Amino acid sequence: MTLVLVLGDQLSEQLSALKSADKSRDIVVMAEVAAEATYVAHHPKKIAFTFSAMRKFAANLRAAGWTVAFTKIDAGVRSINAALLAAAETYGLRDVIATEPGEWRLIHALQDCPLDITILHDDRFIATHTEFETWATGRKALRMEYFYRDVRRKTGLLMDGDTPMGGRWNYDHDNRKGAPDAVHFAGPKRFAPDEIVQEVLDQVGARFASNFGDLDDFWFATDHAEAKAHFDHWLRYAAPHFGDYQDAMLSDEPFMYHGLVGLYLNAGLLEPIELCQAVETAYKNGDVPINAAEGFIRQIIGWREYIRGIYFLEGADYASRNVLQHNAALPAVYWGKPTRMHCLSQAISQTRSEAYAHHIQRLMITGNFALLAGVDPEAVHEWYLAVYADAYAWVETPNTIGMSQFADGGIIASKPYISSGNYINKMSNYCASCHYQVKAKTGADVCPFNLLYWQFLDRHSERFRENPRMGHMYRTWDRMDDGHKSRVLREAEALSKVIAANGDF
Ligand code: FAD
Ligand code: DLZ
Ligand code: SF4
Repeated sequence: MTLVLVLGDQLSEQLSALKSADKSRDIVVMAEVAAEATYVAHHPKKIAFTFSAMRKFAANLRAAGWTVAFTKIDAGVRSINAALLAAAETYGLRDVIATEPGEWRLIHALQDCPLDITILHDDRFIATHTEFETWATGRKALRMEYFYRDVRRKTGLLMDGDTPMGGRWNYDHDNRKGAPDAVHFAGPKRFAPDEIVQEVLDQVGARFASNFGDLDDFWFATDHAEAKAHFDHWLRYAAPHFGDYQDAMLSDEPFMYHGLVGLYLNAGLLEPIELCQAVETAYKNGDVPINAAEGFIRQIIGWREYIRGIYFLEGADYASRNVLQHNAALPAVYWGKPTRMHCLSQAISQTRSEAYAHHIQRLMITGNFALLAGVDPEAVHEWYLAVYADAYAWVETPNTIGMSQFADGGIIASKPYISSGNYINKMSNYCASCHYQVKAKTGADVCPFNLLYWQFLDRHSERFRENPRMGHMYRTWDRMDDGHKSRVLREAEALSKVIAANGDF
């Protein structure tokens, strides 16, 4: 007889710990605990989603014949270890089976637990840690594209024998259309809170109301069946446009044609391979074009798997890397202080209301701004981990520390993801509604991105000047006359002081 730990992001009947246990004798332990609910100040919608999905998963396990020891947040249990120890005492057991948690913090905590814990691989992922290490060994650069091709071969997804369907591995080039005039998709499928969700909403509202984020209008799916209905709706109505407008942004269109599947995949409500197979079938039936199908599948079997590989390869200190030695505080606008920068305001206000922003908003609006403003990457990492419903350390940390903030020195990205306002203007309609002038280069109304971009390049010239992908940026900077350059730097310096003092900008 053994205890079987199921964490809040392990809500899958295919979980290795459950598969290795016997429902006629073993006891499943699930616990809503203070330590997990407060390691960062999670968005209230993320907490409500997690607790609701945990409660429904436990109910389904019971219906399937399992005995589940479930602790609700009101019971005041502090940590996962405390919940395990309490269950161990109640049932007179010492052995625990767990599936590896997606965070070093919790892995280390389980290692410190005085019970006899066996930790199994999380086989919801395609690549094991060993496979990723083998792939990474001896490579000069760990570029996602080559890893992705191996996973395509391994899974057979979008493959014709040994060759990629459609003739190319990657259709990213076709997936960079600027903003359309309008979005022809009514938005994700919404689920009205039932009794279980309503009870959770009341409890989360009472305990976590001071966290950044709105709890009202909660509409997330909270079990497998709802998450599947959400995905089917997206596949039918939005997936055909996913590729074309993957990088586009429009005012007051928080979701565009994105899948909003990250939260369901990461919590265990949806299985990655099943989604990819459904998209592949839609492509074969002529319902979804190749650039959309390949783009979506690459995000899941390429980026998602690769990012997880990096998290476990790089080790527990990854979150505190800071090669650019950035140490500014996270500006108060990230916690909702109003800003005249329309792009930033849009990305942060939808984050507050929906616990969601899509990839380009995370990378090229909030991430780009934090990087250019020289914010301490660990503070940026804690923000992303807190505010998004899909945020867990294994996926958020490499995306923030590596891809977005270049704090790992280039393990993930071959150059920093920075841009002036020009890129944002090309990919969105934000600038048309902004207080600032995206075309201005200096002056009272100049777009802040235009100043901070050149300041960043100047500040880090020694590190990046010889980077082959950045040479053109430095050549443009070098061609500007000295008077103009010093004016840009002077204005950028003044703006940086306003940002650091949490003044108005
Ligand atoms: P879609 O655009 O519909 O894409 C489908 C799926 O592909 C996503 O749900 C996700 O599972 C996967 N995917 C796409 N890009 C990535 C990526 N770079 N890394 C891993 N998986 C990817 N993703 C998270 O799941 N959790 C996070 O905490 C997270 N933090 C991020 C922080 C930063 C700074 C950046 C730049 C990106 C982050 N991402 C994170 C990746 C990506 O932005 C989200 O996966 C995506 O926006 C989720 O929205 P969606 O489900 O609508 O995705
Ligand atoms: C995100 C989250 C929250 C808010 N609360 C709980 C909880 O009370 N109990 C639990 O088992 N899991 C929770 N989670 C998910 C965990 O934080 C997640 O399992 C770890 O971060 C590892 O990825
Ligand atoms: Fe953002 Fe600059 Fe455009 Fe304003 S002008 S929306 S600050 S990029």
